[in-house]
Amino acid sequence: MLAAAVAAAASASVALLPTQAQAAGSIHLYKVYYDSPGSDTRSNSSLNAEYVQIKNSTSRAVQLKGYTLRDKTGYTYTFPSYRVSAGKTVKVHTGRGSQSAGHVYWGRGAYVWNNDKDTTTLRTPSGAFRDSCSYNSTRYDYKMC
Ligand SMILES: [Ca+2]
Ligand SMILES: [Ca+2]
Repeated sequence: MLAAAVAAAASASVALLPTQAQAAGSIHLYKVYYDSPGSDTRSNSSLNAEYVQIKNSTSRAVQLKGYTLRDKTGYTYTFPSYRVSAGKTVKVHTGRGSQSAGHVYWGRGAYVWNNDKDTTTLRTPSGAFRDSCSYNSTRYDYKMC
């Protein structure tokens, strides 16, 4: 009896391992490049050198449609249909552009991530908090979250 119970417990914990591995991953903020290189001319290329990078550290692809990215002021970007593969990242560029693998575009004509301090908040389509990343320094141009 005891041996059977121990064996059952052992196999149950083995069966739990893949679930635990998946639970360890998440959709999270990876990097905020808030001061685009050079002077801030508001050109589209300069706007696009400002971005937030999001990483999918889960073991499966995730559809980001409806996820939102918001700054401290309240400017909000809502993801279009975009599938981020397991282990991959996607950059949300501030300016205009055509969506491609690893890149989506907010479409703004002005910067959104302040050069001195700001907070990026990532939420699910239902509005549930997923991650946030704050910085408060002009000594650097980006923040690893
Ligand atoms: Ca700059
Ligand atoms: Ca801002």
